[in-house]
Amino acid sequence: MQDRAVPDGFTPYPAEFAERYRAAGYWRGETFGRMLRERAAAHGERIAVVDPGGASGPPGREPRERRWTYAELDRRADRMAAGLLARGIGPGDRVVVQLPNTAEFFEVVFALFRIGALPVFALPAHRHAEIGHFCAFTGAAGYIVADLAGGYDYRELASRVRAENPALRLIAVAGDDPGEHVRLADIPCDGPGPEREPEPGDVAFLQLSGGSTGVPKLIPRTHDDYIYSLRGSVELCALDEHAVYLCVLPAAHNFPLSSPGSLGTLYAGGRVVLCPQPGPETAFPLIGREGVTVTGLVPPLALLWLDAAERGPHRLDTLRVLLVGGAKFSAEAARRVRPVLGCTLQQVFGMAEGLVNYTRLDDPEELITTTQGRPISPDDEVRVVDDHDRDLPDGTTGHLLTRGPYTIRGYWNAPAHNANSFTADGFYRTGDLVRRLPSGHLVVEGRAKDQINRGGEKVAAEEIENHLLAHPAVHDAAVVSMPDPYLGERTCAYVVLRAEHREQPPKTVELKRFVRGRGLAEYKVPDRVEFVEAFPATGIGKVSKKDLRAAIAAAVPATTH
Ligand code: AMP
Ligand code: DBH
Repeated sequence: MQDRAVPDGFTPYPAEFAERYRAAGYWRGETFGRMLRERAAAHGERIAVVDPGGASGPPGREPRERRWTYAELDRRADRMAAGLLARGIGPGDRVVVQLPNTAEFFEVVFALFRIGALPVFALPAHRHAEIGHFCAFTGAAGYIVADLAGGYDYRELASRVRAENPALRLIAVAGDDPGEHVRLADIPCDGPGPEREPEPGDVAFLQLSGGSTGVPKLIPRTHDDYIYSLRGSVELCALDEHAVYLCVLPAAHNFPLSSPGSLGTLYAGGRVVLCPQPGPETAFPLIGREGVTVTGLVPPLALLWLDAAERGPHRLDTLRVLLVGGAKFSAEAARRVRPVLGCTLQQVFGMAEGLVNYTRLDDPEELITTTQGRPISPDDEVRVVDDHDRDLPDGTTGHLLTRGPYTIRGYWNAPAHNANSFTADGFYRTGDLVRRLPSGHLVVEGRAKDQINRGGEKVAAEEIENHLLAHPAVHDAAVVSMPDPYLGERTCAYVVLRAEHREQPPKTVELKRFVRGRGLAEYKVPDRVEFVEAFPATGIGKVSKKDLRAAIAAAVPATTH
């Protein structure tokens, strides 16, 4: 049940906005639990989820394919909900879900939706630093993981997290061998379901922010607002019940979850095919075999796919739309999509906090290849402003602020961050620098937030700096992006050593090992470490990251694609 020690950290939409969004027909009073029920009633026999196997379990295990119809997913969600309730997971509880691209992800998430418990959408790459924080910060009652995936044993992580978080009542492991924990497959039962259904205005889950602060912030999304973003996405991506969406990126990430993603596909009554590995050698045969019509990739993966498609004949003719987003896709690469893959590129510039922009399928090729699209909703308010929040004319680059029917009004339980991240009148400060064209399309020109975008994987500089500062030889650290032809950006850590360590500085590998040893997701370990005597300073004496970025860019010039 709701842990009273944790306050309800949700900043509601002001009443006049909520009314407007309902009156406009954006918020229709739908919930995820009922959405699945309705699809199952309308066409229960259609396939909802295909899991070819191979995303989890010990190496060498024979992949076990699963194909669940809407009726089966619906029934499984009910039985899982009953089982979770029986084990003490109740409405309002937070449950950290960290699963690879497997069918269980949907069984668990819809069960939690039906209970009114809040999934906290962790990524498979997260390790102790992140998971420990999610559990402690949310006072999580449950943690659901796979046994092994990508060569990593999540059961050990779960044991450690359990020892540190007495509030964790349930740790469930998907897979044959749960170790000391509960086997996820043993949870479902025919017991009573939830006593009351969640309300459409309730928070449905907590999504993660890539963030720019010491620890990732949590994003509360309601059924009403998120389902509106799904409906809008489904329309703009032209999905219907014949859509077959290949989920290539980690399923819990906001992009493959909702733009239009697996949840959008289920909303449309289509079929979700889970891709166990993102490379073309796994994805291309699945596209041919399952008749995939649409998928979403981050730019580095899109480049890999383009190169592979150019090299050999593949059966990709069913593919109609390729969404690319999460980081800026270069115009050169964008122009290759139609000739090489034979499908329409749809650029998507979104954020877990809300606002999602798409190029339209019938936009002129020039807009498709050179812009990051325009907002889903006519009621998405977009402002491009200068450093003093003064509006700028179209064509001028400035800070993107936004407010609208599916953009949050505050991070979960983070009043101090909220004061910085939102204007007094509720606009979210995205930290992105954009230019708006007269058509309303946005071009992402850069970023003001202190973050590195490593091919769609966001790294908050401050988080890594804090870990580096814990090293006994480190006096100060500044983490910045450096250009990279494949990922767009990689991380470079500038380090000032303590005086007594300058004679014999630690090796770069040692510092990397140190950061890794603190239990961070691998993508956050600095790619490069540079030792300096002091940091360049700005006019008022702050560390000039601009100068550091320029210095490393000059040292490692990126060749563009
Ligand atoms: P997050 O807040 O972690 O959900 O990450 C969202 C951020 O990813 C945005 O604010 C942008 O900085 C970045 N992003 C997403 N899509 C794109 C894109 N198509 N082009 C450039 N940046 C993007
Ligand atoms: O990067 C993102 O977070 C993102 C990208 C594209 C996103 O959240 C989305 C689409 O919905």
